[in-house]
Amino acid sequence: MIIKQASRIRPSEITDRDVWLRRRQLIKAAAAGSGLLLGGMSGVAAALYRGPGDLNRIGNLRETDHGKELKPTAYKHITTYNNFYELGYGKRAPAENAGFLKPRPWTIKVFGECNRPSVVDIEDVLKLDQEERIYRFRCVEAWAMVVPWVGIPLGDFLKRFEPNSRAKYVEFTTLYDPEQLPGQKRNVLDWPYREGLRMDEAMHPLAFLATGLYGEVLPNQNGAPLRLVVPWKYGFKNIKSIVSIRFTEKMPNNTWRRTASDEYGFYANVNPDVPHPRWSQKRHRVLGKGLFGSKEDTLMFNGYAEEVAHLYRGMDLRKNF
Ligand SMILES: Nc1nc2c(c(=O)[nH]1)N[C@H]1C(S)=C(S)[C@@H](COP(=O)(O)O)O[C@H]1N2
Ligand SMILES: [Mo]
Repeated sequence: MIIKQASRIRPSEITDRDVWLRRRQLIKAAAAGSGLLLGGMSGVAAALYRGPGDLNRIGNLRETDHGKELKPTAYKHITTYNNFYELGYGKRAPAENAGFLKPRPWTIKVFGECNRPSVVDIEDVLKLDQEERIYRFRCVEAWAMVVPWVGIPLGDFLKRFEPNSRAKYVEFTTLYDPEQLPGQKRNVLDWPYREGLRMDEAMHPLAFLATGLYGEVLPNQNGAPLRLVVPWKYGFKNIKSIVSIRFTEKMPNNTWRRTASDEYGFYANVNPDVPHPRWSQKRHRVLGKGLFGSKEDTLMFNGYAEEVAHLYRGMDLRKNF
């Protein structure tokens, strides 16, 4: 379904930044003209909403066309089946330990190879997110769900800091605070969690920073207050609870690669033809479908090949996994 949606969109709409920006403005104009400015969630989303309702709502959301007709996975699956090792190791642990994390006050330091290094307050980032709600299909290593994310395009955000010509990569770092993230008291991973993208990947319009889901600010277990979502990459790329962003000349060494470089590469593009050393990556389980979820074939780049394959032209994706 997502796949159809993804391929129905002409690549030019996605890859050409100007066209994409213009399209966004058109959507905005159309919404304003027909009085469709959403004061909160749409009726459809409201009907599907099964959250606790105790998180702050994000106002003035507007749905993007992308993935619009996908049925979101139930809130309970999205918020109770998580990976966030700083909050525990089982899939339910992050939800159970979510209360340790205090996502306010919160700042994000942006520095490195750029002309305008700054420390940004999360409240200011949240002001930027009021124009879009983004539906995305997300495939994590062995399971997948449709998350009605709220977010801001990563590239637009990064451009504010004016990366210079030496900025070839961008590195993201999670909060380090064992009181708020008690999993950091054990040396399971080399804390703090880090991830990186090549600059052109980061600038791609499908990559975004999520500030919320289901019309509310992010639940802690999903990476409050700000996390990365790269829809064509495996789950571990999507770093949670970000406190710093650094532009670098050299490829940053991400956490999972530092931990097991033969199992986790830098690129982490969804690629059913490259098995993880310990499991096949040909199929994944769709959460919320049937009693135990049903299995589906995993598609190259998670179905976004038309939009992102050009980023990797000429690269051997078996070597650069
Ligand atoms: N800081 C941090 N970010 C993280 C992780 C983590 O353990 N710590 N786990 C990653 C992995 S392995 C996955 S699959 C996704 C899960 O995101 P979700 O729980 O919102 O579905 O988060 C990623 N981001
Ligand atoms: Mo993962």
